[in-house]
Amino acid sequence: MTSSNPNILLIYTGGTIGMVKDFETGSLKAFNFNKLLKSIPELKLLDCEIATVSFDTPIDSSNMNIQEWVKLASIIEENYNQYDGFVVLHGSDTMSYSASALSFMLENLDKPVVFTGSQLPIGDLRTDAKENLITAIQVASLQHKGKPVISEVCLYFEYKLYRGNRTTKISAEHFNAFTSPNLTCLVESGVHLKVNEEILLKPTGKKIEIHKQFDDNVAVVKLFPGVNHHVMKAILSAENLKGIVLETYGAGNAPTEEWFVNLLSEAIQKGIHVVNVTQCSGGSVNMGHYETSSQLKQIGVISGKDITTEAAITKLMYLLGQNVAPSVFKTIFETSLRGEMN
Ligand code: ASN
Repeated sequence: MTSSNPNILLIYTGGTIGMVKDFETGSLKAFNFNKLLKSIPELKLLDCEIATVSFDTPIDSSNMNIQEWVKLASIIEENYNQYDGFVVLHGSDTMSYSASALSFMLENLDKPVVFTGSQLPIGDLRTDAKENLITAIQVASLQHKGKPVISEVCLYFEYKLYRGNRTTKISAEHFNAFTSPNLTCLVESGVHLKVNEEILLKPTGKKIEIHKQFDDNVAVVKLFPGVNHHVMKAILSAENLKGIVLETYGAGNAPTEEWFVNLLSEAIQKGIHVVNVTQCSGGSVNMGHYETSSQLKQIGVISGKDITTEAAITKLMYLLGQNVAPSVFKTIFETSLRGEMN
């Protein structure tokens, strides 16, 4: 092992990238990724040392949950000092949720954690997996004066490196499956890797802290014209509910009908946190801009500003897991913790 080359740990959690077709059913299922890696000779050409570790039972990312996030964070924790960067191979379906969750779990991160995956398995002739994997490793290996260039949780897909907690999956068909609606990419891969230095998060200089407590007593509620009293009431009366992410219209607007505002107001009085995010694929919540959002501001709804739903729900689970006091919950939620909002 040449000591000057960065050491990268490749963590396989599952997802299409390492799947193979089950000949009996015709469905894609997770496979032993270490075996598949042997079929990528290109990895030997990279200027870094690569070690691999796989979840014992790789999963389709539709089965991601808090326990699996803790498993992933624990692998990073156990190996943090031995490696210069981490590449997480993950199914694309819930990759934005996991990248958001891990960004909150890993406080004071000073090394890259790059999520990637693919739309086609790595063994497929037309696969997008090789480019994603190779460039994700290269990005995680970028160093300047012996220090990693990237020190945050990101997501690499189809020539772009994004801040993970700013992303959302937008296509089940195109190789260009992700977007970051409110923040430009951190790195663009063309003939050269073009790094957008000014938007990168800087290391805090403090020791890494890994938080593993999440609270799943939460829900995402998407508004639609015609949403009815009974449905809203049933959701807000769910046992143990502690918070909801309310996907509203436009700049954070919602019906002004009395029953609707009263239900939300009663929920907030009971201690349920209500976070306002927009259903739009870009832009920000601005409560009070329209009359149809002033009432939400008055009753104490939290502004999600320009956060994605993926980052909002994971931030909610994270802050509830940290037992943040109700008196400061709103202020902390409205503060950017890992670059997830403006
Ligand atoms: N269902 C797969 C997953 O999320 C999709 C993919 O990886 N492209 O695990």
